[in-house]
Amino acid sequence: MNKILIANRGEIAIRVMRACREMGIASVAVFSEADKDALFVKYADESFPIGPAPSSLSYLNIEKIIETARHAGADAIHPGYGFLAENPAFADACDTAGITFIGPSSRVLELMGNKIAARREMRKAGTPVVPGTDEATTDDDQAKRIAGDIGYPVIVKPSGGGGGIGMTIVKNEGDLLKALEASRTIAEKSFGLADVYIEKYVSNPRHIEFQILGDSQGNVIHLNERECSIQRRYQKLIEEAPSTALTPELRQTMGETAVKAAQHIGYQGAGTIEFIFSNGEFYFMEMNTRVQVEHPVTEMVTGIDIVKEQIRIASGEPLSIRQEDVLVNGWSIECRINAEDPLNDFTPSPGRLTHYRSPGGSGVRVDSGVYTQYAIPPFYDSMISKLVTWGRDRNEAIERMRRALYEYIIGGVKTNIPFHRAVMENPRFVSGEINTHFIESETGLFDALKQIAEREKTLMEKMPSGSDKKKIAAMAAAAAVIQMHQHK
Ligand code: MV4
Repeated sequence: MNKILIANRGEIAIRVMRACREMGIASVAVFSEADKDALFVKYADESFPIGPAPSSLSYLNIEKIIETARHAGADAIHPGYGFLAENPAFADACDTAGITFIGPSSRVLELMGNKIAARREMRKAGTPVVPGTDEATTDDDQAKRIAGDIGYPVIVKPSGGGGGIGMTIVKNEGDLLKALEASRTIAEKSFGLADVYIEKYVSNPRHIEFQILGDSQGNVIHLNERECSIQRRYQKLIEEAPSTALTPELRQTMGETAVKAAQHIGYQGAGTIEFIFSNGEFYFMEMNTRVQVEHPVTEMVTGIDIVKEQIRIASGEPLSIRQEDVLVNGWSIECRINAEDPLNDFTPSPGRLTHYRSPGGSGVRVDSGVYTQYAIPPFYDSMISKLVTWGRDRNEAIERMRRALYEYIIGGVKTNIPFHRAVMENPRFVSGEINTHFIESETGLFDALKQIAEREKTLMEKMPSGSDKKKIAAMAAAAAVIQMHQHK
């Protein structure tokens, strides 16, 4: 492989290009009109415009992307996450054009993209799945019977989806039929497939996922788990590796289960098996057939470059590591830094970064696609960066995260940094006793957040307004925060 086109934007485009650069492979960016000033466009060896800002007209335009890859002479396309990453038609279009799609086969994308089919297949592989239906529910009486047998509460999920869209929790039979209808309507609109299915609702679960790598020789390994329980409205905000929930025995069992599942479907590439975990039991939820946003925490504790492995696998090379060589060292935490206002229901806050300085030092990694004076466009997600720390243990990873959040300077847009600071100081988070309902159940979190925002403001107000700029420039990060507020 000599040249790879990256069919994505932002931090993940740069992440992939960095792997290309290390491997001596040329990189090609494609960008929408809204992204002409983005860092990934500058970082790439070559960059080509592919259309207007709306992703339906640019990052989702299969023909235009393939045509650009042909024109640039790219051997392969890396889809990143989101956009076309799990689209079987895109993988097929790459095949037809004689371009390597860096990811699993379209057959596997199709199979795991249909959540009902995935459940059935995983059961065949011997993976525990939540009690529920193995077919789309069409008949009302049958649905009532099944839900009654499973026992309430149940959850209705779209087969075409994933990630929470169109899911409805049903507490009793009286609510079942309208929940089915509501989910079908959303499913049809969002995924073009009205099929829904029913599962037993597991309350207060933890979200624990296993990173998988499979090569074209049939080798499949896992890189252990990530815990992604800290989320809000199905949006992950904080991820970590390992998970405080697992014993070595459980970790081994779940890892072996995940490998067996991936082997069963002939998985090639990097993927993730998502489990929900409750009371020592784990159940298959979904398989993500792509590199994930939170892959860095696994890289930090294993030392394995997941994107480079993806490229190696797609080139037909064997995995560079064996299962027995995968060792977990220390702890890693990732905070997704978003341009949004945590004090105003996390409303997106796109705009120009008038001031920007990312943290550094021991055990800190920042994956971002921004720079000072860059304007975050309103058309895509609001992620500014992924702030990742590593420590010898969880406590050191947390201490470093607090320190990195303290150093981080972002001016011009609202960010969720105060939220992350509140979580890093929250006793329950620090204890590791977390689940997917952490944010809504920790009622003190919002007050802590307000206090942190207030404390910061008070510090700014104490600073003299006319202080020497040169002196300030020489000062450490804390002073720079103050300078930023003086300019407002
Ligand atoms: C569930 C569940 C409880 N029981 N399924 C939400 C997103 C999708 N990946 C699966 N989701 C859930 N499925 C059953 N049978 C609870 C959730 C869930 C959740 C899962 C993972 C991470 C965060 C979550 C937050 C709320 C609910």
